[in-house]
Amino acid sequence: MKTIPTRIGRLARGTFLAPGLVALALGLGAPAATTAQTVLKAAHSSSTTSTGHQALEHMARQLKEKTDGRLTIQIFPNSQLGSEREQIESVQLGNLDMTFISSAVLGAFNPQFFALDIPFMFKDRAGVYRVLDGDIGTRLLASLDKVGIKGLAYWENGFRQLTNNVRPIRSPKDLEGMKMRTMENEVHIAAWKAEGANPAPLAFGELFTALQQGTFDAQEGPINLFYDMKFYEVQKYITRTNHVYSPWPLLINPDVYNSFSPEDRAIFDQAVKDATSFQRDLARKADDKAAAAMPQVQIIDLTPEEHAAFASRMGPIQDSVKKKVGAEVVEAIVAEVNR
Ligand code: EAX
Repeated sequence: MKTIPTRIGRLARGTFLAPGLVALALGLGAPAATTAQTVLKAAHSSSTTSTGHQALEHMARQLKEKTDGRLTIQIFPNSQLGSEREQIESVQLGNLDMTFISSAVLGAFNPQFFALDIPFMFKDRAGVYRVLDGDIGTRLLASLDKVGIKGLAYWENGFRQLTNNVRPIRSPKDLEGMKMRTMENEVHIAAWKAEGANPAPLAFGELFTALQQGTFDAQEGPINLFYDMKFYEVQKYITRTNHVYSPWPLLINPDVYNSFSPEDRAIFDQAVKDATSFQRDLARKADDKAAAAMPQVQIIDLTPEEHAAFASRMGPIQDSVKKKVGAEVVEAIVAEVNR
């Protein structure tokens, strides 16, 4: 966070005079208290066309307008300030003010988040939002306090699909032995191993080059993000597995959040709410828009039986997550999803 005094403050900085005296010297009368402008540094790992980036821009405009310029956001996209893991660490250390990242990376900071990584658990957005916006998701965000992070909201990365550059994949057999990138998350690695792939984690910012160089044949992620990151240049096939729903939790450094005046904190909280509905609305439409814009990519829709062939291998993965987060959390999520 950078706090920049206003004009008077800047003038005073060039002299030994206090801002008030500079104001008087300039015949500006008794100066209004110098209101500092706070520029919040926000980073993420997706492109400037992503729904998350657009939501940060939306939030920046609203904050600047409603606080008369006291609060603004400077955005650093495309992993400019490091990987998602490094962005989280920077928020904890106070070197970065805000970020949105895949919840999968949060598992390394707070194992409770592994509860969201069980493949084939979420079926549709209604079930997702009953969990994320209900008691379970709210408590999960609040649990970040104990690791020095304030969780603000769940933005939507989206339902994740399997993509590859070798052949149309309709079954785990088609995937067998393929070198596959996963997020840096032990549940995802174990799940794709169980599906028969040869998985390895890699930071998202390095993924395009790794796919281009053939380090990996396959990866998985939302179709709209696949489009935003131009993965259609290095991946020919998308199989609609909908295997995981990926939230993009929006995070802030707690000291920065607590430094706002009560008035500006209320404005900030409202800007988060507005940006969240703005982002989710964009995200809801983004997959179909992206699919229509990539006629060169073959999108494979699975039959219920083909989909079940992937889902049926995830029992041991669900059991392993129950051991990490507690069976009651997993059962509460499953009950909410199927309510
Ligand atoms: O911002 O690493 C990934 O595949 C995630 O989708 C990440 O959140 C992209």
